[in-house]
Amino acid sequence: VNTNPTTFSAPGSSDIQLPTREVLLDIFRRVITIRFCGDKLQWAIRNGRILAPLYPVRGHEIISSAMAVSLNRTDYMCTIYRGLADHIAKGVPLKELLAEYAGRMAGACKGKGGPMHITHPASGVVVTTGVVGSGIPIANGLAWASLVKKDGRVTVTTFGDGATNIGAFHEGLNLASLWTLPVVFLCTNNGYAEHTRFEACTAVDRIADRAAAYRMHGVRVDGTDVVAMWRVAKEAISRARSGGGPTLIEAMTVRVEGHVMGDACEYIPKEDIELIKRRDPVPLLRDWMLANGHASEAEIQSMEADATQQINEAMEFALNAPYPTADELARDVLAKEVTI
Ligand SMILES: Cc1ncc(C[n+]2csc(CCOP(=O)(O)OP(=O)(O)O)c2C)c(N)n1
Ligand SMILES: [Mg+2]
Repeated sequence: VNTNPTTFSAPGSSDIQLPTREVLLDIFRRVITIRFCGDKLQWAIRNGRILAPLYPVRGHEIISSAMAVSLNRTDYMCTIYRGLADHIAKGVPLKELLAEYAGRMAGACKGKGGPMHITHPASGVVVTTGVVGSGIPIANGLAWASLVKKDGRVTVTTFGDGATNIGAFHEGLNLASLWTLPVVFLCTNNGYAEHTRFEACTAVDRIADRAAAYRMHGVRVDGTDVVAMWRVAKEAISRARSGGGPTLIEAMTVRVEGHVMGDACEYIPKEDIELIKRRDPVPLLRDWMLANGHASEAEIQSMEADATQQINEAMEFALNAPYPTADELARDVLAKEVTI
């Protein structure tokens, strides 16, 4: 049973302060936007309005939001098929995001990429990949370019626990450490790789320990603890930006839903499913914000209403946008345009 208990130490540099109320509200706004957008997409897919695979990000919202809040818009992000949280947290506009999910011309990739291949350079999202582990070498390339160009950008690449068993992870971390690249390797450990439990496919207990093999900073953090996650992310970003090289972050959370929408999760014991649902970090964050006086019930409701409205508008826009026409088929495929 791996239910990823949430009680992990959250080491962070002592010179990094606690997040201000503004930062917490900013993170919370991103978190609920991701949650509501995921729900809306499930509605659209269930009702046949969008034909696309959906890899739910329930449980990943705080990790992406607490990371992105400390990034600049020009910082690079390489994410994966389970990327909705990163896309929204990093600032891909909702209309372009949902239009891409719907395969429409108004989408971030003119409807030709779909949810597994969202690219939106203006918000720094360079790559979304469906090939496990493949974002890591690409992130190194981006970070290397930043070193050469001295543009001060940081690259973040996110991937899952299963991806750390892929060769590209090990080659990528080695090179990033050797070249002191300004990159943050953000591993979301949600306890499962597709239908396989973490313990059944990973030889170490802690992914963060793998950093030591490459003389890199490695830290495990509770990715459902907004303050801990923010501190660890901020520290890794400032290390990268100031020339201190890469960090491997292992952010612990639960995958509240199945691998992909429609997954009946028959491979997870029923009692574990119940336990995981109770640890859904979003309602817990809402309670925590209220209990600690970071926001009133009225403020939270107003933020929730705003997020809902924005998502509804974006979905309406996406569903009414035209599909790409046949002459788009060969455009944007090669650097030099060809006609077929
Ligand atoms: C190279 C490669 N091998 C296998 C797959 C099939 N696959 C898709 S997702 C996945 C599980 C990855 O798990 P993890 O890295 O923990 O990420 P999570 O889905 O939990 O976010 C696998 C094996 C793939 N897409 N690419
Ligand atoms: Mg996983």
